[in-house]
Amino acid sequence: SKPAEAVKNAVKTASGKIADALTPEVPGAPGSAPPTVEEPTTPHDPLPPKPEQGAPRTRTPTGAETGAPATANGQQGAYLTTAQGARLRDTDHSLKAGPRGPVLLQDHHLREKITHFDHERIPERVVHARGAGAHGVFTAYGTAEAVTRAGFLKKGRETDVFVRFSTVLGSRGSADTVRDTRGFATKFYTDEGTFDLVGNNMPVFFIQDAIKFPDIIHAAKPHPDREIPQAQSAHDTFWDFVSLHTEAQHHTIWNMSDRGIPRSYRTMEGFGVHTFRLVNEAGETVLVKFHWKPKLGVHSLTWEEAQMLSGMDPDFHRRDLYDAIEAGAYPEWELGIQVLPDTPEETFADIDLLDPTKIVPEELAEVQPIGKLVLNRTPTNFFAETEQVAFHLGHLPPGIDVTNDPLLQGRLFSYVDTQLTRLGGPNFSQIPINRPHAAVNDMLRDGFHQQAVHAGVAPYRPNSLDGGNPFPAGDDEHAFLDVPVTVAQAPKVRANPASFDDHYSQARLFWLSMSPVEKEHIIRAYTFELGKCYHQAIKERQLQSLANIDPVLCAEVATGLGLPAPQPTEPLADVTPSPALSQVGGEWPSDGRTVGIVVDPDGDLDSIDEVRRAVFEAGMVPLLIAPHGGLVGDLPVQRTFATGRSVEFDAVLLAGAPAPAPDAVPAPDAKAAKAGKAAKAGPAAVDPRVLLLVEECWRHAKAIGAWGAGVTVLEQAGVAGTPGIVTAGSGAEALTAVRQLMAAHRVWERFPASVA
Ligand code: HDE
Repeated sequence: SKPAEAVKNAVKTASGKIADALTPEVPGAPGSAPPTVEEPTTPHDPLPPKPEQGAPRTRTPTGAETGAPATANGQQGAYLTTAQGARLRDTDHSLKAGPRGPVLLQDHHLREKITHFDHERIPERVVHARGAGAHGVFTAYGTAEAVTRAGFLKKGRETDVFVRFSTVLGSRGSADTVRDTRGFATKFYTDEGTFDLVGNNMPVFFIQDAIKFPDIIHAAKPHPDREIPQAQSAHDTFWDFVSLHTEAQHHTIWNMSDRGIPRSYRTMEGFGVHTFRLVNEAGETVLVKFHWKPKLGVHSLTWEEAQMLSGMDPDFHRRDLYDAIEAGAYPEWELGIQVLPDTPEETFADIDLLDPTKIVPEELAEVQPIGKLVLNRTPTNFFAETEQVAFHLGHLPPGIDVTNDPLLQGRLFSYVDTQLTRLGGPNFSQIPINRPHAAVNDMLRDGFHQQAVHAGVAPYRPNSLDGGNPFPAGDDEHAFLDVPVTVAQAPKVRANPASFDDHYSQARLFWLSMSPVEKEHIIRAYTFELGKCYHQAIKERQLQSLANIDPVLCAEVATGLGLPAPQPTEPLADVTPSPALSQVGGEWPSDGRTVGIVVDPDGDLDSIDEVRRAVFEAGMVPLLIAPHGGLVGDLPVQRTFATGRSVEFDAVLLAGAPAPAPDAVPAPDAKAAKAGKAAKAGPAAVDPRVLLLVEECWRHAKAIGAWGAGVTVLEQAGVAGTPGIVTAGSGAEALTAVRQLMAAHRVWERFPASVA
């Protein structure tokens, strides 16, 4: 209508004579006609979604674009230009007063190029700085429909996701395979708003209240004076804190277990840690714990492998994730929930569901699968996607709500707050990787790095000038529901419920659920970490906590430290072990695992290609290892004895017995000969680097198969006839037997186990 038009024009030209001339027509202005625009009550003319709300641009594993806009690679056209689009003739020479003269301040291209470079880095995350990400798809089974109204969990719904895995303690450039907790953060771009499930690979946390997060992190990060050690918990300040602050003991034993050194991000479980509340269409609620279960099973490195990899390939997990996706071995997880009744006590089987240092054993509440996650695309640009992605527990779709877990409550504040400095202001949700795939119609405006050109004049409610938009959604229009949980009347206190005082029962439950091999690894981990501490009092205090978890564990670690084992100061909890916590046992697919094939260029090469293909067809990665690069016969060599090391392979096949290189360090026998001692007569010498590879694979309990001349290597390495060593008539036979062994992940009986 005419007056409404006039209002808009008046605002657009809100100064000077034209506006003055229109003033009498502004409704409600003194002397103007009475307004004819009615207060709008129903939505109409909604603002269209902002143009930049599209999905972040991605590509398939083979590099093909997936619906990307033509200019989305950030480059437009063939010519080099300035940031303003002026074409450049030269970007290699500064503008100078003659070839030998001084550089001129007027060189705007030089200054633009250097200035931009100077500001390329942003602060790294204060925790979880080191990470690797991937895109994927989540498909819902529909099994959660009864307990949640969340649309993306309805049967068959597919939702785009981005996952970022991380270590916690290390800086951005630190090694992947350190002993640490791993982050497992998933962004579901649902059509009802983004859902972030910001979890870890361990189901419990060090602290019960967010207010202590700076304390645990200050203790675990490098010492403030020398800034060492990097990405390690094996130092005094960490053990000082956790031995004084005994609620950390449960999480700590998880870190000391094999869970602290995953084989791959693909072989990690994930946990939401806190208890969440789901609400269905009828408004009924349940409490749940989220679990990610990897299709490949839960597998770990050995500590020696982890340490070697930190030097040999600090990017081991990042590379593994990228390579697996690029090779088409898409990592998969099932999302599951433990469904627990929402009672006023918020407990289940006497376990306080608000205490994030406690699990609900799976034997008491089954993990029910509700959907499948497949990671099928690698990021196009690490910085734009993996570095700039911003997760937040408060990114919740309708149907999923929070509980009063005091750790969770503090996190609801922290994640947005940290992005303000890390991503430079409040508009980080406009960065491509963070853009919701649901239409956004907020009233948030301006701020650093505002990307949107918002139309309209009324980013407030109620308004009449923008047609009343945006409108609140009703209950039947997929609006978020804050579950109206009754808050108990209680005095305002800084205190925990009494149930939070139990610090040892579940650490003991975890210990007693481990197989002998896993117990041995835990003992060694504590012995290593405490052995790295300088302060005797800290070691003694931690031994006291171990005594309260289990006297056998305590005694073994005390022996390793050369200290007396203290007596428990609390009665040992009477707990029922949870077999689901053990990683040992079961058979698992071998998708995307790596098999090294040692070949002798001068040996029998007949079956090599056939074996290589068979490994590939079994969904695994064959890597040919030879003394030199290039070709062996007509087959390409992927690793040489200089670039390949045992820790990269899940199993090794020996197709030949390569002789030592002519310039190699003499073998022990040759040394003996030099010293005038008689050398033992035996088979022809094998390159010592192959023997080292076999010895390490043996120590790390990996399957090794040999045929033909390869059998000699087993004999010379002294491992022939031991468990998990296969000698076969052909390469095909060796591979079949090795694959069977790989299904159990490792040849467990090779590990010593001093504790039953
Ligand atoms: Fe985090 N955490 N956290 N955390 N967290 C961050 O947020 C924080 C906690 C987790 O790949 C930070 O964007 C507090 C538990 C992951 O980008 C920060 C508390 C769990 C990631 C933060 C916790 C996590 C983070 C740093 C105690 C498992 C990486 C940068 C109450 C359930 C996400 C950032 C990514 C990152 C705070 C405890 C998981 C500072 C205050 C428990 C996976 O906001």
